[in-house]
Amino acid sequence: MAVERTLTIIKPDATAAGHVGEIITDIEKAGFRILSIHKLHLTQVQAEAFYQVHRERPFFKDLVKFMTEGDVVPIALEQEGAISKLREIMGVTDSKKAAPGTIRNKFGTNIERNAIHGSDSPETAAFEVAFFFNQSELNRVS
Ligand code: 3AN
Repeated sequence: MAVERTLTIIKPDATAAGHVGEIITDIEKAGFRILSIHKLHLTQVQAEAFYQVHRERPFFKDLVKFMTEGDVVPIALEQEGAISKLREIMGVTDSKKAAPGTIRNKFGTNIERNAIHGSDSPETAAFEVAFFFNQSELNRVS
């Protein structure tokens, strides 16, 4: 399987609750390499741009409001089959339905406040990694 890059964001609910360390531990235990990491407070314009594919969806306004309510921690990740592997350890969108042991099951609350984001395709991953990180931040020797 090819080595891929993907983007996760530890969302405002999990960041405010102090779960950043535990979530990163789960991610590293699943074999991911952290390429780069930030902590920041998204502006409304940034959140709308990041979620532009969802702009026509009924939950778009609430999603942007949630993603700007506090700090987030975007992380660029790498490993073989990273995109599907991250979605596996994240669990399904609705934290109430996420399988036991998944990150959304352990740290999320519902379909909106679901602790973590993960890219869903190679195209999305390329857009999302470049949204938060420039090339020099992704060049790693170890
Ligand atoms: P995922 O993050 O599992 O790929 P998407 O891409 O369908 O899910 O949705 C993006 C984000 O929008 C989700 N992470 C969640 O926070 C929010 N979301 C999706 N569906 C709903 C919904 N029906 N009601 C509220 N928020 C939603």
